[in-house]
Amino acid sequence: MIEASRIQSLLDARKPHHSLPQPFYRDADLFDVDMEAIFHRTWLLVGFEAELAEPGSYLALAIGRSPILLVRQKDGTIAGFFNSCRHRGAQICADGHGRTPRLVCPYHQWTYGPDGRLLTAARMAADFDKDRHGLNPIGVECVGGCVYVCLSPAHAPDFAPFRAALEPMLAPHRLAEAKLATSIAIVDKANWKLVMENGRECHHCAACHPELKLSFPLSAADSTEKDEVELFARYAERMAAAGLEVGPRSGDWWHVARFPLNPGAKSFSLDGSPLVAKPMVEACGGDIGTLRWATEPNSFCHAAGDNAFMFSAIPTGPMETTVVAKWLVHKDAIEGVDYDLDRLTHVWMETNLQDRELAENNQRGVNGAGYVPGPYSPEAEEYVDRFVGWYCDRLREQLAIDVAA
Ligand code: 3BY
Ligand code: FES
Ligand code: FE
Repeated sequence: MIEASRIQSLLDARKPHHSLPQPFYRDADLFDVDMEAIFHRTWLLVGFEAELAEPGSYLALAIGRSPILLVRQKDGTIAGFFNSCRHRGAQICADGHGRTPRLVCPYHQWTYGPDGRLLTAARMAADFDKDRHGLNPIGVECVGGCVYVCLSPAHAPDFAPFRAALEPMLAPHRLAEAKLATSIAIVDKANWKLVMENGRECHHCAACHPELKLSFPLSAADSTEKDEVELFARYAERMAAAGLEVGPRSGDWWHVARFPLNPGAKSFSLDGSPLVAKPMVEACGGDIGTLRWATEPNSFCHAAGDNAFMFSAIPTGPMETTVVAKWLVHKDAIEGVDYDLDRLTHVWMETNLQDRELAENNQRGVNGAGYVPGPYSPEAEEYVDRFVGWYCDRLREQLAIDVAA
């Protein structure tokens, strides 16, 4: 494991408001630090309640090296566990969606209930205690239909302020009763922080996202341009009349805000027209801009009037990140009738593939001997600066705890 003093000196070497020193983007030991200090101790968006429709429905995925499992319970709540058998550790459910009344380990068939309790284990000693060998739980919080997990809930930040902000703003979108249209994962050969720095700015959007820029406003809602201030004020008035709060509301690891799409655009399509015939939100004929919510370290979402989109970046190695994209639509929307899957996914998919090129290219340049951390634009890269500042603060906080322990 990396020495705490080395992390400390790398953090000390970082100039404020600049990109990180090279080892943060490249080194295997710092990747391990990121997983423990960041990914085990934060709330991570893994998907939506709509993916776990019935009691016994499950979703299995890996966070870094840790397979996890989310299971819908009989009482309607969602429980989360490490997806590792308490016998000799085998992964119990293969990654993906499924439904089963019992969780059966494929190795020696130890069998667990949906609540994680061990029900049967063959050929064990007479004094073997099943009650002490249930699945290890993880933290789960559901808000407005979104499912967040924390692998080490004792170290998680308080979820309540984020819930209080997101729940009322997301409620009109009815995500809990929506349906998952599709989920598409791609692998970026880049450190997760390069993927997220790229995802936290739209400085590159005009030049690099010809499809997205048709509907996505290139300057933020807090723009100081007079026309845009007026445009936003009119939008905020229209939303208020429809009972839709615009925010923004934010905490140190989350941000929620509603803002208009480009004039005339109702969704993330090439011509601005809706992508789904059955709207999720009826207000204003679905012409409600987008509700964006983002959580550190690794996600952002957009809910327009007709669909919701999720982006999350899961580190799988020092220079490898899986980007998971999901789309939700109205529960009664029928594929091929109310929406076309290729059209629904086109703009964000092109965007994610373009961003993969950008992140991988960024990684190549950063890996070289010529890389020197550079300054962020205060105007266009404010959220990148916030993300990297938050990251450094978390590592510092962790070092202080380790030293005290
Ligand atoms: O975080 C967002 O909302 C956007 C989507 C496109 C780029 N990124 C800044
Ligand atoms: Fe699961 Fe043996 S490892 S039953
Ligand atoms: Fe981008």
